[in-house]
Parts: sequence; structure tokens; C-alpha cells
Amino acid sequence: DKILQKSIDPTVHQMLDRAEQAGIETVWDRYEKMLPECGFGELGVCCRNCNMGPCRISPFEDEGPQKGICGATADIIVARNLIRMIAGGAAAHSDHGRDLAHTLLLTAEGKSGGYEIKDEAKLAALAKEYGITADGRTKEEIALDLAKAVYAEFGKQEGPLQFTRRAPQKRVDQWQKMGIDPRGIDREIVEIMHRTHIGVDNDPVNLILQGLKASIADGWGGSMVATEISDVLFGTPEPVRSEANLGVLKADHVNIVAHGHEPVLSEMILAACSDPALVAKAKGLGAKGINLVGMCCTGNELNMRHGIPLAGNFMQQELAVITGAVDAMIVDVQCIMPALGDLCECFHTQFISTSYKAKFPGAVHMQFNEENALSIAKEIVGSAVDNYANRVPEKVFIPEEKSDCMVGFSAEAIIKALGGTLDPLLDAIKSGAIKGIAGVVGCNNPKIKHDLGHVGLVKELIKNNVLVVTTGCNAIATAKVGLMLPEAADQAGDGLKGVCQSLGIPPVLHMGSCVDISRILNVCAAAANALGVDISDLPVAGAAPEWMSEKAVSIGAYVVSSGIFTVLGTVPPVLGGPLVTEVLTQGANDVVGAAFAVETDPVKGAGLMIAHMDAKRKALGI
Ligand code: BF8
Ligand code: SF4
Repeated sequence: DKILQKSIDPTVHQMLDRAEQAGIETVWDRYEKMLPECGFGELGVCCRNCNMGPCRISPFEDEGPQKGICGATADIIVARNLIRMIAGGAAAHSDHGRDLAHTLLLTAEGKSGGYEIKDEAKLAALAKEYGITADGRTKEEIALDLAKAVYAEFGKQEGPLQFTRRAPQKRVDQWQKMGIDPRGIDREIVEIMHRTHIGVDNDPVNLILQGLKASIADGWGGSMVATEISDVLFGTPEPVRSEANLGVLKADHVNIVAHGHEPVLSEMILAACSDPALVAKAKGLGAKGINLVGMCCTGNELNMRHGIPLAGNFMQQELAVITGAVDAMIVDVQCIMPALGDLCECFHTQFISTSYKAKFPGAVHMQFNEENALSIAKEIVGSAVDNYANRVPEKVFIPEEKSDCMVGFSAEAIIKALGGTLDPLLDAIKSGAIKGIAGVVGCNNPKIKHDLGHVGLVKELIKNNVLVVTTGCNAIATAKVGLMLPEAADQAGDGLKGVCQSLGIPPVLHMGSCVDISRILNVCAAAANALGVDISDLPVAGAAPEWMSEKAVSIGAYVVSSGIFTVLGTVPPVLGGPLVTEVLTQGANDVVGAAFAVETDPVKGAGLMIAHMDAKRKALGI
């Protein structure tokens, strides 16, 4: 019936059925109420950048306005809107990176309340990269210099951003030639806001180039800082077993869902959950213990580093509450639906916000800070435990479905699994056992049957011997259906199957949260450097089958800017600008050696990626 059409995930069907019976609305209901979505918005041709407007351009040449009041054409408006999305996405990722740099700084100064430097090898490697002397110095002294150096990347006026130099020299040369080698992370974002103000940059191509520049400052800047510093503070992920889907909630435990993005919070919540006094408190209330599970990218961070179970991806955040078994939903920043406030009022669930940057109607705000991190985390967990007493057993229904998964494939872990170098992987690519590597990432979006885009595309890729690396909500989707188990190699083509079986790895490798797409860039850069070619020469491709966020727009832009062909599974709001559409899908090839394609059918999307890999293989003579 109607509910079955909304997702491929049986937990979704069960929870939506319950929601319907209880008269509770979810993201799918609100989506349907919104239909038809605004046609001008879909095409990207509405502008509110000044108060002479709002203006919107008629898609029909012979009727309605063809220019905004200031004279802006459809292409100008589309380009401005698109790069403002990039600015939003790059700002979100990079502010996350900044928070990690801040935490490292406080930790190095001995001012943080509970953090420590866990990965000294990575600290040493990063210090070397930044030219920081390590000889005879304590890890705190080295970390202080490193924290200051990465912190400075945000406010730099002149480049280069250190991590951009991990890219092959040919790529850097091309960025410089096109004027898109970023200077400072914040600077490129601010410049987008300047250029898109009324009466500044009105050349669509020039606007898009600035969008690419800011996106590179995200992927090879803010996001990479977030990943690398998280590893220094919390450890670089290594393969670990875990579970995924709503079935990870436990009826006889205090259930805490950590939702959002920054491990700065979730790591401390995890530490607080094993506090003996809090565990005893939970037991005193009749629970068997405290069950911490993750949602969205914070879930990925906890999952990759500690094997903490994944409750679900973006479209499942409301559904977790509808189980009636969640005692607290603890959130920080990004991808947290404001709908959770009203929803939690229908249940006993406590909705706890923790960041001054992200407050929500209906949430209890418990301000988190790094200086007193562990003690605040204990207060937050304590509040969740107390709330177990308010749980209404008759309202609890936890779906049974969950899948085992093997996760934790950081670049370092992949190299380790390969025996110390990338060579065995490159050899498998050269021999044709593996056709290529696909990075499949991104959100959920009610415009697409939930998880069908993700799972459909990934299954088709592995069947065709394409090794898949994944992050974000795609990672959660694939974990839930068992694709992250070594046994899933049975679903792969013979070549990929053989490689996975000999290494004991799944055909779909979980590389982390969305900022961890920087891990994928690092693997691509290392592979290109090992072969002496540019990233754009490699048989690799990207896809975001169900993307929705501004962060995803920035990601798409930096992945293409890095030379990787990328397939989008939902249509970006650019089709109203014919020139912009042409630049993104064709012209970009001449600028950065890659471009976008839009394909809403996941199997066809995989086909485009495979054809691209075949073409690259041919050009490389393999
Ligand atoms: O940063 S994939 S819905 S959770 S934006 Fe959000 Fe999209 Fe999920 Fe993580 Ni990424
Ligand atoms: Fe209209 Fe131009 Fe103002 Fe945009 S900037 S609202 S197109 S007048």
C-alpha cells in the first residue's frame, strides 16, 4: 500500500503505520502537503537577494519576465542561488572542523574537561606535514602548535591551505590556472556572500568558479581538518563489528540516541554512558543498563570508532521517537529536524539540544562546552536516565530489524587491510578484478523512495565489480541491508568477490561521516600519486543518490573540482539556467576534468558511473 511505497526499509513501514494510527505526522506527510513544490524554486529562478524583489523568471520565453528588476537573467539568479548553497554547506562542514581545532587547542593547553590526544602517530604525521618540530617535545606541545596551525587555516587571507597540497601536483596546477586554489576557508565563503549581493558578480561562470573555490576549501580544508583532528583526539577508526537499524533500541535499557554531527559531544556522551554511578542509577530504575545508539553522522562517528550501533539515517530520526523507547534524543548541529520538538511531546522522549548554535522549539537546552565536557555529558545522560521512569511501556514498539555490519575503514585501515600499501588494490584495478572505485554518499530525501536510491545504486555497482566506499546516510542505508558484511561479497561480481574474500572485507566500505569524504579524497590522491596521474584520470566516480542538504551541494562541487565525475539522484535547482546547467554537466570537464550528471534511476545512475570508469580505464590503457 501507500506506506510500502515510501521506503524499502521494513522498520519505516512499521513506524509509519503506528504514526498513522496515532495521527502523528512525519516528514513524508509534510512532504505530501507541500506538493506541488514551487516550480520557480525547483528551477532555481527565484531571487530574494534584494528588496526590489522577490523576483522570479518565467520559464516560458514568450510570457512573463525574463529578467529580475535589477536585470539579472535566469542564469545569473541560478548561479547565485547555487553558490549560496555551497556557501551554506561549506560553512557547516568547516565550522564543524573549527570546533575540532578549538577542542584540540583546549586539550593541548590542558583546559579541556575530559579530552585527550589518542592518536599520537597521526599527531606526529600532521605535525610533520605542517613543518612542526616534534623532537624532544611533549605531545601537548606539538598539539598546541598543530591546533594553532589548523585554526589559522580558517582565517587565512592568502593560501595555500596545507591539506590542498595532498592533491596531485597536476590538480593543484589546474586549480591555480583556473584561479580556484582557495586562500582561506572563511574567506572563500564570505566572498560568495559578497559576490552574490545585488550588483556585484553577474557573470554566471565567474560565480560558479567561486563556488568551486569555496567547495575545495571545504573538502580539502574544513572537512579534512574535521576528520584529521577528530582522529587525533578520538582515534583513527579501525575495522570493528556493529549493528544498524531501529532494532538496536532495547526495551529493557535506557535508550539514548545521539543525533547530529560533531564527535566533540558524542564522544563525551559515550564516556558518560559508562559512568558507574549513572549505570547504577539506570539499574535502580529497573533498566538493565544504558544503551547508546547513533543517528545520522554523529552515529557514523560513534559507529566507526567504537562500534556503537546505528539507529538509522536522516529519514528515521522521527521514527526512532515513534518507537516510544527513546528516553533522550541528544542533538548538537546539522540535519536535526525541528519537527522533533512537537513529536517528542507525543511521547516521553526528552529532546535535548546542546549547542548555542542550534536551538529547537520543544527542546530542553543543556549547553555543552569543551572545558567541562565530561561533567556536562554526565548531567545530560543523567537527565536521560531519569526520564526512563517516565517511559510508557504500552506505547513502546521496537521493530526487530537490524543488520550486522563491519565498519571502520579509514584510509589508514584500508591500507593496513591491504598489507601496508595501496599496491594490491591498484593491482586489482589494473588486472580488471576491480573495475573502479565509487564513492557513494549523501542524504535521504522524501522525493525518492527511502534508501532505494542508495541501495539500488550500490548493489548495481558491486555486481559490476566496482568497490564502493561510503559515508553519511548512504553508509547507514547500506549497513542496514547487510552490504557491509564480508558475506555480502556474494552479491558482488566475481572479480570484486575474489578480492573481498581474500582480504576478508565487505564490498562496501564504511569510511565515516560526511566530513570524512575527505578520507575518500585522500585515498584518491594517494592512488593518483602512486600511478603518477591526476585524480581525473582514475577509474573512480561519485554519487549522491538521495541528496538534499546544502552540505551535499558543497560536497558535489568539491568532488567534481577534484576531478571526479559525480551522479546526482535528485535534481538540483539549476535547470532554469541553461548556461549554468551546461557548465555543470559539460563545461566543467574543461575546467576541472570532471562534471555532474543527473539521473534519478539508481540502476541507470550506476550505469553512467560504470561507463565513466570503462572510459578512464581505456584511456589509462588498462
Ligand atoms: O552530514 S548525509 S542527511 S546526516 S547532510 Fe545530513 Fe545528508 Fe545525512 Fe550527515 Ni551528510
Ligand atoms: Fe530581483 Fe535583482 Fe533584487 Fe534578485 S537582486 S531580488 S533579481 S532585483
